Amino acid sequence: MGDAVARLLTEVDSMAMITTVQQHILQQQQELLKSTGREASGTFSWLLSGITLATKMIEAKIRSAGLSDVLGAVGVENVQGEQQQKLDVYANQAMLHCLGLRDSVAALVSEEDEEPVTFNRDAETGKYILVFDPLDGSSNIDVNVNVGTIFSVLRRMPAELGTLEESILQPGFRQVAAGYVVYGPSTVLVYTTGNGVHGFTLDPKIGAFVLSNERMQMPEQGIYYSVNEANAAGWPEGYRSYVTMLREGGLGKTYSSRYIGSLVADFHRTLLKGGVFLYPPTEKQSKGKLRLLYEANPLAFIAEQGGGVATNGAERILEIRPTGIHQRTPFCVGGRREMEALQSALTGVLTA
Ligand code: FBP
Repeated sequence: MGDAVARLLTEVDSMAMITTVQQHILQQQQELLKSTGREASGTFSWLLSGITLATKMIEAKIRSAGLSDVLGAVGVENVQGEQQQKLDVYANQAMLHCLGLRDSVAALVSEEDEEPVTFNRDAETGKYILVFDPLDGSSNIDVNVNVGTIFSVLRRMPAELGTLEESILQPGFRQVAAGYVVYGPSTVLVYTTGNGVHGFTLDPKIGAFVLSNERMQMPEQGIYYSVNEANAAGWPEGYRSYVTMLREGGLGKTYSSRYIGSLVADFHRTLLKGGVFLYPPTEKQSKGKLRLLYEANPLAFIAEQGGGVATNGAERILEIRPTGIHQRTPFCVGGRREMEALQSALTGVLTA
């Protein structure tokens, strides 16, 4: 048979061990449906394959960004009043294109578009709503720092219970799936369908997201706090005394500061290493800066599935009833220990 062929066959055998994100979703669904005796239709994994295809296109563009004319702004402002980056536009188009082709999609809601893109599909076919931030961390794109894509999946409500618009504005606990992709030293996809949090690494050799972290859990207590302290003067007092307490070892550990300025990257570190990420209300943005539907809700779902906690400083993020697709919210997410202490600090009972 010859060594070369033998080596190749060993390599093929080793591939049998890999689990791609599509396989994992199908397995999860089969597990879920086994209890109800029904078969997984594959619609859901086909839907999510639209996300993996789009994020691979975005990943490829980012990896060679310096070599092609995709850095910098396009010279127009998006609905957020931010300078739209060329890669924001590309990422948005990639998501809209790849997901728009999926029959099961009734509407696409993007950070970059003022209004949802809706499809004339009946409720039986167009069952899902995809809400996404195509490229999070725009301010870091041109300086080669981690950026990401964040997504949330909602099920369309039956017509007798609500319109498509009302289905888009469902509270976060109604999400059927959520996830993000970090474009960093390696490209990692993390998702949940309410059955734990699972991480996949893009294997450039085979172009597939391969299972690398199953059932991820956020540590109960970490060693980092993450917040833009440049805004500290404009925070409500509770946040300032809380960060001071962490810095001075008030939780029995000395905390260090880490702030990348890309939410998806700061969240990914918090999921892996624990600690706390905060974007409090500020003088400039009294309702906070981050967006509820496509930033806070999906990450809160993942945090809770990973044993963490996510609030707006007062209530659970997933309980907030959205009133607008681009609504902002204060966002606090972290391990149980840090978040309990935050709650005490914000209710004026600062306890170690
Ligand atoms: P977009 O880049 O998607 O608009 O997201 C907003 C964001 O860049 C977050 O990723 C990040 O956490 C935050 O803004 C940084 O804000 P600031 O520069 O005010 O600290």
